Amino acid sequence: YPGRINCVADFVDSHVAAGKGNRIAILAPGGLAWTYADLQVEVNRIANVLVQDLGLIAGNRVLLRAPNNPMMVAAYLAVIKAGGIVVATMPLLRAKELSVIIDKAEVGLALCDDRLTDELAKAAAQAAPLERIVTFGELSSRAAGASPVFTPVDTAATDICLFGFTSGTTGTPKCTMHGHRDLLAICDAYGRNVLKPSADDRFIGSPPLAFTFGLGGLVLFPFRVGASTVLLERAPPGELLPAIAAFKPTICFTAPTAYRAMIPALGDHDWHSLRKCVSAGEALPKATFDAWKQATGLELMDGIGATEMLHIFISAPEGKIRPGATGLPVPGYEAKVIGMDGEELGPGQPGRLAVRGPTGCRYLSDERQSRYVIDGWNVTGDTYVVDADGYFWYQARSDDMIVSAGYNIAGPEVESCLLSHPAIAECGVVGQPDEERGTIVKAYVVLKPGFAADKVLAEELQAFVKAEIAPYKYPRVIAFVDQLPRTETGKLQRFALREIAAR
Ligand code: 3SK
Repeated sequence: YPGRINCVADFVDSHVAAGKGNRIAILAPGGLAWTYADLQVEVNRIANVLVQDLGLIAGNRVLLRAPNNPMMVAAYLAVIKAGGIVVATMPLLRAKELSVIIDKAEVGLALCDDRLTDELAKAAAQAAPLERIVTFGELSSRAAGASPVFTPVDTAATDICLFGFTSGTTGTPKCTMHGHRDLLAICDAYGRNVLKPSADDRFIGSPPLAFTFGLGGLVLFPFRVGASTVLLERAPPGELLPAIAAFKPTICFTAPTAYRAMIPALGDHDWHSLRKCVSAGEALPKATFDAWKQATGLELMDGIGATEMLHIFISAPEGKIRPGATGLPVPGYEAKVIGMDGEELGPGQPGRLAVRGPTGCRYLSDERQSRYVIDGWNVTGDTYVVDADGYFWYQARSDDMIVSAGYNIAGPEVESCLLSHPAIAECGVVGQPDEERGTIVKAYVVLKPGFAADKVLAEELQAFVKAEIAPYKYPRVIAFVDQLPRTETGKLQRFALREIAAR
């Protein structure tokens, strides 16, 4: 990339300059349809408000709080075009969590959907740096009177334009930093080589734009090629399918749990516009891959990414997908499996996944940086095995390995097995302390309607696991529950299950 770029010029302005301004950029329920020319005007007007009315100067951090809607995208791009740094936050965060982010990122200005101001106002009272909250309503009124012309602020390709907060599944939040070139690089690595979208594609999905999985899948990948995106403020599986039927998208981004939940209702909706379905955010059980393929004929495109890396770095393009494997390193990235001392492990040996490439981890003042990046490699918290053909196979989060009576048992493998049983809707498998074996395998199980949570079924499930995978991996304890603890992005919180199991 050139030394000086403002990425919004590539995501929006370039399409208008190329005479494609009349192509649809954003669709939303209620009939909203913005062309790239409309989007450019919205972005420019907001950027003018930010600089002229609100005094934004390059490098200022601006918190965004909204569901996935067109104004959120326009505000997001306007902050970046004006040289600012977006601090995107999940809509469900509470004042306590927001105030930690505001303090850490030194946020002075927040742009907030009018329906979500309460918790932010409480956070502002606790967090000193936040001086001003502007609602989307106020922003729109001001923007209506602002100039539709705005020249992108001249930024270096490496200037930071996005702070992505991640708490993973546990721990205190970490702030990852990404520059203009990083936002383009994920499109030119994963987008161009694996997803391969065209300007005729229409994207849809559920991840929040505050999660970089959603930002890439619902904004950056479509906008890089001049395609359209459908923005849904709410997209639980029960609402995603009707939206797919209504908007006729070709590419869907969501988590494995959502694909699994949609399967029983596929017959009630017209989903046949879909061509590519990306699954990430958590490991894709092979049972879900198989069930989706059987129901739709489509192969889920699995991928692993990280907020630290901005987006997906291992996946497989159509034609190279291997059921059960996450895939191959995305072109531009290298990956390896390492042992306890950082040594590279050969095929078949489980170890920690390390990766390097065009994007990488840069935490904002965080001592955890030196544990994540070692000798230039980003060392993720995932245990993987690489096979002789270079495919990477997920085993577990490194802390999801259960060591029971000397056996290493990957909780997600047992989950994957249980999920292929017809009675099981969802499950989470963790270790429970045990005097005799050190730890035993415990499964928390949510049943599908119509199945009785009793001893007979528990024994049937145990026998089922013993028959499917190595018998020592079977769950010695099964707890039937109504729901599982999940993060806002849908990831199973195994640490919460571990805590319950340890009580
Ligand atoms: O796999 C993930 O959790 C992820 C995180 C950030 C961005 C993209 C992805 C897929």
